[in-house]
Amino acid sequence: MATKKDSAPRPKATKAAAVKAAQATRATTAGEPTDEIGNGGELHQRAGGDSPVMTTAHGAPVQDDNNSLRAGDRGPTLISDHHFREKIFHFDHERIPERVVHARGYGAHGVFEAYESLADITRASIFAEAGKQTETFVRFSTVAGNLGSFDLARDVRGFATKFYTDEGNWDLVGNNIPVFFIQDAVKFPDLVHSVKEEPDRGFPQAQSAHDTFWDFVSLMPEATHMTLWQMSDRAIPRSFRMMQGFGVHTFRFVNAAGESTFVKFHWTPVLGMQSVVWNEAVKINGADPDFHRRDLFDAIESGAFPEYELGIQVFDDAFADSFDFDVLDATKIIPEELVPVRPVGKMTLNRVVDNVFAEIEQVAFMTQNVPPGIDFSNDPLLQGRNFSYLDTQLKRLGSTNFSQLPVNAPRCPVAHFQRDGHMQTSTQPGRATYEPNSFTGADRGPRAAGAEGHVPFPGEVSGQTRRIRSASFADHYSQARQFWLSQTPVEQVHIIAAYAFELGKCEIPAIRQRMLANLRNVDDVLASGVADKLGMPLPPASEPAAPVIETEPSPALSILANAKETFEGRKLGLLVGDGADAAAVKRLTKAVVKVGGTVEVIALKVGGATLSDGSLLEAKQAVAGAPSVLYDTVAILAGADGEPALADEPAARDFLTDAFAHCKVIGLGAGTQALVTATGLAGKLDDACLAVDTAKEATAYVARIAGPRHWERDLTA
Ligand code: HDE
Repeated sequence: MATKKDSAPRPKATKAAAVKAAQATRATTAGEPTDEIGNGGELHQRAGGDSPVMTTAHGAPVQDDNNSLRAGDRGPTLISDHHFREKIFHFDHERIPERVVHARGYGAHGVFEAYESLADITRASIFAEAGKQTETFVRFSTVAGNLGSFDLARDVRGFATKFYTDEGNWDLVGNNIPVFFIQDAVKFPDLVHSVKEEPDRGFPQAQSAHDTFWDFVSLMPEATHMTLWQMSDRAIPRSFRMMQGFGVHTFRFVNAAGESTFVKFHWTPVLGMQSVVWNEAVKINGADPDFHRRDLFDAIESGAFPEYELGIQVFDDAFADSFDFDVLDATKIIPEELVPVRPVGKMTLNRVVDNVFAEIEQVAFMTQNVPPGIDFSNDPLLQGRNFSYLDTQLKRLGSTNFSQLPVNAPRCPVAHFQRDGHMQTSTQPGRATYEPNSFTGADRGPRAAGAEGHVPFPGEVSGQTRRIRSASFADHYSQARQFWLSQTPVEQVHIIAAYAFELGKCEIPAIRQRMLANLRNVDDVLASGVADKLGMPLPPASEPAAPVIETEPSPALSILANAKETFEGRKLGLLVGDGADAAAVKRLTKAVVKVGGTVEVIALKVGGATLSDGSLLEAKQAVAGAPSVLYDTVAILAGADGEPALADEPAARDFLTDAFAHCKVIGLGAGTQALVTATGLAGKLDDACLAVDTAKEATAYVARIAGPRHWERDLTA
């Protein structure tokens, strides 16, 4: 018998409608009465007026929620106080095990729209026709840190998408980096143990910068390619809205005729890619540990919906055979120059969650969830993941019925003979709970769909049963070298600095040395740059398992070479001192908003600043709580009265010096002379430090902030 699951109202793809819907939801959570509670039950409205009556979990109205039941005025608390006991009992059990990896995350609802029919290569219904919409839920995450860790760790980001397709959920459980550390899932527990806090001391938290991680990866040369990505600015993204996503493994598409092609999945952010710099990340983690989740929440709530284009690389066996590397090896990419990425649809995130626990914490992604038309390859990492994800959900969510939670429930009919179990919420009808049976009608239950169902691709398998790593997985350095050679000079500077920082945190010199020996197989400029920063001699190169192949650089691998000229979705931190020119403040704000940016006003005190025309400009933040690391660009405007006050404030001086050190474009209006002098930057200001007083200057500044940071400062440092 088919059971239609409860489904959330389908989000409309228009910004206005979704903003309205989001606002309505939030108005409700802000204390307005509602006729529903989270589990879809009726709210007990026992009193008149707006405010519902508090009840026990079983619905009995509560007399008093401030005093437990006691014998006498000052006597002992009584066990017969069920309200008290139930309240504490539930509280004691509020936490569930956090994810063993990817514990810290944030998510949102969205919709995916296909650009065209892909029926020639896949029968997956979400790609059936142009314009077809499918509801989605996305969870972004860091990997190593615990639930309460900070957002800007140097780490891989999870990018997991649940598509509620009309033939079952498709979970594309990807990362923002297209390769992985290991080739075989049997090494995953070792990898994760090495990167987590060290067990004999319980630190460091959310970092790979410690001995055990670099010990492990230096002993596993297959991890080298991934560490290149991890030491690049990819691992410190500016925003979840500004990073790519990848399915990582090679998957299969299968069409209605049963024909199959290989496929790799790519998400590309419409806003373009942006990262922060390392020193900035370190400071953001202190100033706003929730930087990424706040950014996603704020963007969606304001109607600036993040968008990602889904692209595919499709190739056949002939390409796979001709490729220098094994397409089943998850430590390898397929360069876009060899197989171009074809855009096939767009996802728009248009609704924040109503409840973080119910949705973001309880969402259960499983690589095993694929609809007809999508199938697995024999990538040993993917095969291993297909064991892991079901198991981990039972541990975390505690019941085999986790698929019934609203965020996990398919939006299509669900029918099977799986019965009962903890927290069974559906009242499964019918008499027969087995098959075959001879009942009819509702008592009969469902039957398998045959060729209409998910037909596994009938791949040929042969060979001996052995624990073996294929020789085609032996090349560990060629693509690491290609990645390195594909970076712009400043990106290379950042990679060298990141390796030096991380290895510098290793207390055991032999580990640093082993890693340097491996890096020599990637590039000597890289290895000697790191050695130099560590103050260590360059050891001989380690012996590679396969010769390093010289491959063409792939421009697609650089963030900066692919930067988008836009300030859309980014933020100006506008530090305003008393007496600042009211017209200049207004002009600049308007110009930034016009190009899709946001402006956050900062003053010496959160009460705001008094402008030249006597008006009070409200501030969002006091400068002591709003360091410039929180903004993509900064501008400072002050009047003659404001000038000494800014220069005297250490946080204002840090605001400017940090923005300069982080290569940001800086707007410096009238009244900032004393501040510039106090920071020691007088005489060092370059052509990315622009005046912003007149209309013409504001226009030039806004044009400049669409471009890159002033990286020359990093290159000459
Ligand atoms: Fe995961 N991974 N993983 N992983 N993974 C989990 O499942 C695992 C791997 C990824 O936001 C766990 O629900 C194994 C690659 C994301 O809820 C667990 C292996 C990629 C998320 C698990 C890998 C990923 C997870 C922990 C080695 C990129 C967060 C909690 C073969 C393609 C999903 C959970 C979310 C989560 C196992 C490797 C991505 C334990 C065994 C490669 C984005 O099942």
